[in-house]
Amino acid sequence: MSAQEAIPVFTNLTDLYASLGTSLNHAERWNNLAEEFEKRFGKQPTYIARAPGRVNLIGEHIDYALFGVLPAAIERDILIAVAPRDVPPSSPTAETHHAPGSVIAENLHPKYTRQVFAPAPKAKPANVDDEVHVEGWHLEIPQELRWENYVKAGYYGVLEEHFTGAAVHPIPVDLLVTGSVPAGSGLSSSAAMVVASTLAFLAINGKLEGADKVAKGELVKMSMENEKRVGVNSGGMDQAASVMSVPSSVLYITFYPSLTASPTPLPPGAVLVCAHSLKVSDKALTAKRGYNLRVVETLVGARALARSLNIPVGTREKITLREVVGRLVEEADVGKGGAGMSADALAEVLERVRGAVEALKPPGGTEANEFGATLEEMVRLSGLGEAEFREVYLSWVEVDATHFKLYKRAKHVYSEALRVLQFRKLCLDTAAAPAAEGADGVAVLKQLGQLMNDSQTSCADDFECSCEELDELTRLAREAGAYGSRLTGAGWGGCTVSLVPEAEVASFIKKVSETYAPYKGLEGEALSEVIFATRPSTGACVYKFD
Ligand code: NG1
Repeated sequence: MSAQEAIPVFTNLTDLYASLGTSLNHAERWNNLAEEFEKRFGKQPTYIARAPGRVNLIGEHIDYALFGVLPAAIERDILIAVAPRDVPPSSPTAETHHAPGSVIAENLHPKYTRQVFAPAPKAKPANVDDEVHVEGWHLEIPQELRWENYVKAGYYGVLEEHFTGAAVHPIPVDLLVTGSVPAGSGLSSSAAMVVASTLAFLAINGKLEGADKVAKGELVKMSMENEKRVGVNSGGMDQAASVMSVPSSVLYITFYPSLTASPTPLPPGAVLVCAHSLKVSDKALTAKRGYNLRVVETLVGARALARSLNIPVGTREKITLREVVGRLVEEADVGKGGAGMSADALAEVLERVRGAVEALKPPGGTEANEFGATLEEMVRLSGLGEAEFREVYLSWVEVDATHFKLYKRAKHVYSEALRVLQFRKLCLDTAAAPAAEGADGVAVLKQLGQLMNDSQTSCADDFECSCEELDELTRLAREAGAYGSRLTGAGWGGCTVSLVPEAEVASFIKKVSETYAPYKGLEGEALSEVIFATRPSTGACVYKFD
């Protein structure tokens, strides 16, 4: 599927609902949002932008090392209704809600209050031609997990991308947000918020139609950049899944040498069940010791590995673990926009490179100290001077650690990248030659499940992104009959995903709900909020009202 494809803009509700390809009753939510918008703002919305959350089947913490991953969009999503606001010409622009490009943002959830904000252009003084040039924008985005910050992050990206140069101001807008992706759960509510916000501001400013309309690949890139503004160095998997998914398939997303997304059908006979551990994982708040630290560890590990393999790396270059294997085999034409090596060739190199990762164990490192390298050891392994090292690897991100586990992180990344390729190959081979009903089909599902279980072990032991609750929940899921079960998303809390025999979903959910202690006392809707089966859904889109 091409990143050049247009973002779907529907003008007919029947087509829109059909495109979602899921069993949920979307109509009720869309209607309710439009009606509520009209009540609050006295006019119907011009657009509703939709962006789904995602579940990652396999391929954790390898997107920012530029390895392919296998997520699917889920049925739950974020919707943002938006319309231009008429500001009478005589209105005092000093008041925020009358300023050019100002936003009044509300959330359907009663616990969130109305937010009003306006971006300020950084403009050059008028030149001789009296033409003002906007050089960029000020819009304060506190690095806190608050819904309006994600809205602002999406807006800021649209301003920087489409409203610099000759001063054409964005229009003032009213917007209303609603969402059904549980926050802090590893189902990418944050990416869904940022994609939906970016999309809403693009739509209302006319950037989804006409010759220069924004394509899917561009929306993914903008949303990735936009999410970084809320403080997380995101790898791109969530935004790509939210934008590019298609119903009934998982998406094989690659980032290197370019962004591609290929639908991969899951073998019949199993469904996905997401279960929340009920431990909230606050990724932005724990980034220094969690997510961002892992980004630094994997990048420094890549440089140290390249050095031990005599692979040239530019002084300021932040080579990734994927690029190291590419350079090792002199991957053809990548620098010239070539397609890169095939999945089979990549799997072969990954097998070969496993042993080389041993070079990342610092001298004196032991099993007992988990082969952690101190800052000095890490600088030495990188081959850079300390000042240069700090500049390249530590100046753009805050981390908090005394030891950096380059060896264990790289070991996880390479083994996980290989599991993704094995998982995909099993799916593709099964689709090409469907097994007769019965034993063979189950055998494939069991192999897929085993890969998911191995991924969980690697996440827990080598990448250390699991936690007690996730370990326990995945164990109970296997006992309850799942073929495989693992954490999904960044980890340290949030959700698990299990591959469950289709005929046993109800009994599986019952068993897990009876055995996982934090679910005690939950029933009905409260229970289905935390453990639910889902089908792969379709990616982001926009509905345009008449
Ligand atoms: P979630 O679960 O949404 O926090 C994060 C990253 C992904 C990926 C996974 C780990 C963001 C927005 N998303 O996902 O890109 O790296 O962790 O596989 O940072």
